[in-house]
Amino acid sequence: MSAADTEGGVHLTLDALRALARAKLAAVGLALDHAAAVAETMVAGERDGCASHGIYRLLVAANSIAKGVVVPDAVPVVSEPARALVRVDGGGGFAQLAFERGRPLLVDKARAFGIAALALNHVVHFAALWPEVEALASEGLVALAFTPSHAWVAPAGGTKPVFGTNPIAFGWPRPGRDPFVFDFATSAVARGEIELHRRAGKPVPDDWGYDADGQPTTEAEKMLAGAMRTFGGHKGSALAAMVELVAGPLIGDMTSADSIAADGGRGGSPIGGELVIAVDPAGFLGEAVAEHLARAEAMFASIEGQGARLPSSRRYAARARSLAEGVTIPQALYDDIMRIGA
Ligand code: NDP
Ligand code: PYC
Repeated sequence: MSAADTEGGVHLTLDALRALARAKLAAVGLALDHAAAVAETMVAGERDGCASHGIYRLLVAANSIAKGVVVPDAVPVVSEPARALVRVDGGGGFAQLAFERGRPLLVDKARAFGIAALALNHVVHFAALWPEVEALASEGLVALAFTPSHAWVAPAGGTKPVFGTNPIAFGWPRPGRDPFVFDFATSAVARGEIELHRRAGKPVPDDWGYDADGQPTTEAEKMLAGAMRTFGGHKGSALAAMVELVAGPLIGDMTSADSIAADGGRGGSPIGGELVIAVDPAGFLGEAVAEHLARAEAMFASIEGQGARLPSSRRYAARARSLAEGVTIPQALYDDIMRIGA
């Protein structure tokens, strides 16, 4: 392993990080096809400077395996409930392999019908959604993805958890450039951020959530035991509800409340479904695709032209650095990772 201690952490090439992640996942009993898919999403997060969903997630995934929350050798089963719909029953395994298995058919159907949707059912989800919408946008499709999580988030106006952190991700293809992508939780912050603050012993902003008595707190531990807030007041709250509905009842899967009940106090990652929608711009536009994608580019230029940044631009810059230089893992995290399966 090409790891060398550096000040403040351990430096690794991306290949070394991938090998470490695969080895640790295999060491805790994850089947090799799952381990490869899961490692890839963690390496992508670390590479792109998304610490809350990077290699830290090895600890999270190992915990879900140890607690029996995930089926480590699940075999995803692909079906076609309707002409433009794909379903992958993940069999209780991690979501990454289920997405990989469903993606080719989703792309084919989006091209054939102009729009198609993929439901991942019965999966365990610990990851960011941007790898999925970025992959689809890289194939020329407009993509949306939604997943509930565990009931950790209070609705606007309340202080008791109902929603998950419920991310929404969007990808837009840009000819000759990296896709436009955004992906964020509908909570004030991803729960992973609060967990990283807890690990680092740092206070959290008191507008991220409440303690168990419904009072604002700056203590990460207390907030994790209480309720998080949605972003943007009633607007984030409505979006969080939408995610519950479209990636829960609409696809016959769990809400965040169902998920945390099914976890039964084990502290594993959320169990349930994910909805991915793919739209082929050629469906509406035919031969005029290039003309209209150019109008989108004009909008991006007018955002960047005034010094504002596009979502995903920081991530692509971090990616370029990591590809050239590798990544540095905080020492304490590296030590915890090395203890996995030991
Ligand atoms: P952030 O609040 O950090 O927002 C991330 C998005 O906003 C990115 O697309 C980011 O682009 C963009 N962005 C951030 N700052 C700016 C800015 N100043 N100008 C323009 N764009 C900006 O994300 P969250 O903490 O809410 O979520 C982090 C991750 O957690 C997500 O990837 C999400 O999928 C994941 N998550 C997963 C859950 C699950 O159940 N599986 C649940 C909750 C969250 P850039 O990347 O370039 O900075
Ligand atoms: O950070 O909120 C989060 C999260 C939940 C599931 C995966 N990440």
